[in-house]
Amino acid sequence: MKKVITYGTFDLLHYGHINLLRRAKEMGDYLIVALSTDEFNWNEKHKKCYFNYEQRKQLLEAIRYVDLVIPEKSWEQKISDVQELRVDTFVMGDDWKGKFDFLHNEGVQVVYLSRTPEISTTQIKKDLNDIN
Ligand code: C2G
Repeated sequence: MKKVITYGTFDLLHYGHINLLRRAKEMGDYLIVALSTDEFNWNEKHKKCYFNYEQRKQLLEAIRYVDLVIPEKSWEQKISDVQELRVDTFVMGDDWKGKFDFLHNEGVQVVYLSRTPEISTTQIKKDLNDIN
């Protein structure tokens, strides 16, 4: 069984996220999503999520491509994650291109997929704000 992992916040879930998750699943048989916790988002990414961790986890678990959701609590956990979960492939959107190439040293295939243009959680929040 080929295992794939990806990481992210996935707030205000949208079709850009779904495009990423669908293509990530196509690269294997089992897709793990390491979902940024509220603390990690705030402390490390200065992101204030609309949906909290449990709500974002519930949404991800409802997606047919997703087999397991685990918490992302630190930048450093990727190496132990891929080792402990015996991951074959690591996938991220290409806004992260090159940032996680060190995982090659763990025998993991590292793939950066093209982002879906024109959509982002930030853009959604801005557009909604402009409406009101
Ligand atoms: N994404 C995409 N197209 C978009 C928006 C997002 O392909 N229009 C991808 C991102 O490239 C990422 C994933 O969807 O691979 C999740 O995006 P975010 O929730 O914004 O994740 P991010 O904040 O980049 O967190 O340790 C890694 C970080 O946790 C990644």
